[in-house]
Amino acid sequence: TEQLAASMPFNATKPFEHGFANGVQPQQGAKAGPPSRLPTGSTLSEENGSEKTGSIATEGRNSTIEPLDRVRVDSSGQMLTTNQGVRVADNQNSLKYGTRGPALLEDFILREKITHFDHERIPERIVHARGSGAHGFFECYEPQTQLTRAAPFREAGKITPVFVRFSTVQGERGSKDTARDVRGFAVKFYTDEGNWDLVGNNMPVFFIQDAMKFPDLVHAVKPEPHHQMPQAASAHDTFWDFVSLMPESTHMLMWVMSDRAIPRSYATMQGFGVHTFRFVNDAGESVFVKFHWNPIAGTHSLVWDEAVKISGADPDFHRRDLWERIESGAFPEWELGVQVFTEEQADQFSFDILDATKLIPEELVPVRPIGRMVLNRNPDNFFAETEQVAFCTAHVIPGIDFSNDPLLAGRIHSYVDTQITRLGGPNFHEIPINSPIAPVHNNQRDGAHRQAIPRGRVSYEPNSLAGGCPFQAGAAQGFVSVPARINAQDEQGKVRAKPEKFADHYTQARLFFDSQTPVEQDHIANAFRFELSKLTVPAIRERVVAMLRNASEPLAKKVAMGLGMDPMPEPLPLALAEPAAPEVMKSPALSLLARPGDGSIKGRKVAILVAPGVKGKSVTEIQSELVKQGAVARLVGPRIGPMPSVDSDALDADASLENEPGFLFDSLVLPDGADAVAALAKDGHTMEFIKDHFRHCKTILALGQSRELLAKAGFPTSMDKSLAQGGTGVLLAEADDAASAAVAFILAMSRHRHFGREMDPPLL
Ligand code: HDE
Repeated sequence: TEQLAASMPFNATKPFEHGFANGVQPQQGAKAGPPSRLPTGSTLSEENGSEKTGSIATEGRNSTIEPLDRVRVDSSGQMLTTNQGVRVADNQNSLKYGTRGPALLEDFILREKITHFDHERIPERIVHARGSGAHGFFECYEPQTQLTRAAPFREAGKITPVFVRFSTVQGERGSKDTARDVRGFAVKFYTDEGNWDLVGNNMPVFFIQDAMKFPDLVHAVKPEPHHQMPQAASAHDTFWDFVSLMPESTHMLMWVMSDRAIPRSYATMQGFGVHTFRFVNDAGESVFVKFHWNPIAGTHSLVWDEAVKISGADPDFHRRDLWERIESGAFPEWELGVQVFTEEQADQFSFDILDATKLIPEELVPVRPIGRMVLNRNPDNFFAETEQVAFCTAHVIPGIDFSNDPLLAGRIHSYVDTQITRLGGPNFHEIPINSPIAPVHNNQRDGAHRQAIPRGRVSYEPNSLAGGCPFQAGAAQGFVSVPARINAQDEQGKVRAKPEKFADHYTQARLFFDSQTPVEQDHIANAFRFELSKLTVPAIRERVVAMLRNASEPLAKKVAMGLGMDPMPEPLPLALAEPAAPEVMKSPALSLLARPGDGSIKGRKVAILVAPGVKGKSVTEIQSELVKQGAVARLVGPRIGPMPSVDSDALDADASLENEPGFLFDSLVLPDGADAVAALAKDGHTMEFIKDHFRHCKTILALGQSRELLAKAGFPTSMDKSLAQGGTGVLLAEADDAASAAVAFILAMSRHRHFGREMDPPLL
């Protein structure tokens, strides 16, 4: 050690941070962790690895699935310290001159604590401020190397870690989850060839065609600037004013007015890359691709009345659902599907594949599953991970490339740019949740909050002093853009204009509406009615109906009727008089109800009402059957605590009719037992439970005497016959027949909703 100290005029305990004089080498393993990238002879070479720059990820199964271990902090059993690691003796009192004297400026402990607190907040995202995230993995089904050289798709069974953030768009960071809104579906793949961010939405199209209009769209939909209302809602004048003057938004409006905009759970919604991207293989050949995430649990949504109520009782409804699903092991899962097509095919389509307001019907180009994604770990810390994660469409890897979609072009710029303000500088890629597991080596230096400590005196290329390192990877290993030709219109040169097919604003809006089931069509019409009824300027309302007439006359008529608008305004003039004939007139795949999922009830919440005098045996039996199927079955009483049972031990109600209102549950069980039924009948909350479950078309099971409660809540007597048959999702059973009641109940629950009993206006 003495010898070393003599040859090194620096802190000998920190040799790695100070370089080495006279060619002295760091000892292998001197630093914690595996010496994955061994130092070479030159102290000037960037090859000296460190934990900060990371180690080379192994091919195939990726062992770095928990890449954030290096920065996790666990304070259990530890003493409190300042940020400098100085132990704090007293965290209750500031330093004063005498107990009643003035606080002293020298109190560095108080000042550090308050100063840090003063700077805790960072700007929220301009859009998608409200969100929730989770860790997981992507698993490749079969090698896709014929199509793409992208790292996640190279081998069957290959695992790539991911972090996913779901979000709403309009509301602020603390706004409700169940707003009518688009949902963000952003996936960061930590591949062994760098990070790839697939920053998508839960709808496959968008409002606008060109990035030039994005700030206008966002200014229109956000709370209005003079009074900052409404929060997390699009039902206001400025939004509808803008979109009614932008007929290209018609298709997206259909999606946003559909039940897609009020998902039941993040786990039950689809995700889409929206734009056309490219796959590129090892030979440099490229095809076009659209990305789809399809939930294994099926696509399920809320109904509007329910969404509104939930936003009051549990604004964190989706965040909680995601968290609880993962904690309980009911891991949300999606299949990644691709629509792959060539430029030649694209040229033949009746729409332009560069137009983000158009989708490719699955009947035209099928969706082929190529892998699955499972979310299986909640973040340790919301801010460090979910808030600081920075998704950027510019983050692509070899094998993935862009199309010329003009909306995508703007995004490639915007996301990196916005992180610089939001995360405080150009080094946001070094924040642990953002840093790739693939090693990073380049000559970018300095900037606020730099974490890596680049060694050596070379930060330029070409160089000889570092042996030319880091050197260009070359086409075989590095990212190469597809040398795409535009098309015969190359001749046009620079223009501020759009291709002609972009001007067909209505064909696919019609396709979407016509592909919905009657129930879904009703919901769309009702959503337009609701939103437009909130406007204060009648002319905007009329313009929207005039626009809808071009997409669907029946829809326009229904909306107009709901708004008392008679006669209807003339249809808006068409931008393109004779659009190309569409390939398909209906696409059943566009209906939410077309994807019931695996039929499981995993993650579904069931309220089992209990009260003193309950027949507890049947309740316990049904509860344990539900739990076996992965559902969350809670006992809800007039108050929390033990509920004496007539035929078993007392039951323990862990929720009350007051603290967990009925609309927070997917299904309802009413118990048998004369006293229990009498007690529940006396509590108005019980009637609200029943009415909401009825109105929201959820499954209800009434055991024994509790059928009296249905009558008291106002169930139509005309339903008695179908009640007896259980055909409407309302089941009657005897308590001593609990086993078969549970089977029938679970089957009915797996249908999610029983829209057959929906009425507008609602009966109850
Ligand atoms: Fe975004 N978008 N966007 N967007 N977007 C942002 O980036 C933008 C668009 C999407 O969970 C911002 O980091 C422009 C389409 C998601 O962190 C910002 C345009 C789609 C998220 C931005 C679009 C999206 C964002 C705000 C039109 C679906 C949340 C904060 C040219 C394919 C990601 C941030 C997360 C976030 C810009 C249009 C999806 C301002 C300029 C189309 C899921 O950079």
